[in-house]
Amino acid sequence: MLVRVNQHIKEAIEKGIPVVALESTIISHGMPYPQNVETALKVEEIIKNEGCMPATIGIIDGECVVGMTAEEIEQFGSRKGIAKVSRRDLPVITATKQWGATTVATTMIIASFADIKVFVTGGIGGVHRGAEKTFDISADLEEFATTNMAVVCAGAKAILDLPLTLEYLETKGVPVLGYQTKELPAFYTRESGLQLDYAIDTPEEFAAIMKAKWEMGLQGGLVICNPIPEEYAMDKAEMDKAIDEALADMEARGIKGKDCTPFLLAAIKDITQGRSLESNIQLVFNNARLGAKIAKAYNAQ
Ligand code: PSU
Ligand code: MN
Repeated sequence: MLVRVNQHIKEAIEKGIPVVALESTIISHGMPYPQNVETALKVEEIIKNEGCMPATIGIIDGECVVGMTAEEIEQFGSRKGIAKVSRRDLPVITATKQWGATTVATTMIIASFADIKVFVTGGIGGVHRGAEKTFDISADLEEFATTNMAVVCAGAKAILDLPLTLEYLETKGVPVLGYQTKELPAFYTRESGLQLDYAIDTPEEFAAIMKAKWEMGLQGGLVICNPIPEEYAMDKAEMDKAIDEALADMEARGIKGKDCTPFLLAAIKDITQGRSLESNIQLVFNNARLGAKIAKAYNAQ
């Protein structure tokens, strides 16, 4: 079987318990060990406490697993050399029976096989700075054009070109919705200086918008932007400086393609003496709480 939906997920679906998808690239490539494993397990706990079932997704020996066990999550966090799998990599990694950490794009694909509608992450991929020369545009954006999934995030990472990311999503017909804000959050900070068209006040309204989109047969996802709580947000000026430093380091080392995002996250963590990691962890927890509420509201419709 190429897809394995674990028993506890099947049972939750049968009982009408809302299921919330979680990705594994954030575990294998987004955070250092052991904080990655601790965070992944805590996120599952938060979702359970909200009355939903978490389904962490990853590829094990070529099998797309929906609902990894705690032991499997531990492996994703501690094993070296697990591939970062985006849409293009998926057939290779499954056919050759490898392990793979799923990005936002691939998690959306696999979660949709299990008919999951809500997925919680940290920040989505986007248009990279300098994309007019490098063409580096995350496959996450293209996935939002095709796969029906509401993705709860803290905006797009500030390491990206945020105005171009918004333009791209507009072209692809993807709603970008702020939770109680009309400003696009920039992952580590609440502010980006970029306006969104819609501030949505409640999980119920998000659920109604998801339903409206898919009932009309409009293919694709929704980006739900949940700003990091004020007390965990980084200072914007400090962050801008750290990002510039990390980008210069990346350029000097000639890092390209899929290695960019993991490199930048790790470099920014070092430059900020670990404080960006603490923000990253807290924003994921915050997204888990909102994502679970949206999944409940969607199921209750
Ligand atoms: N959000 C995080 N940490 C991460 C990522 C998102 O808080 O590590 C990952 C996601 O898996 C996302 C990927 O899909 O970064 C984007 O990579 P790229 O820019 O190469 O498409
Ligand atoms: Mn890329």
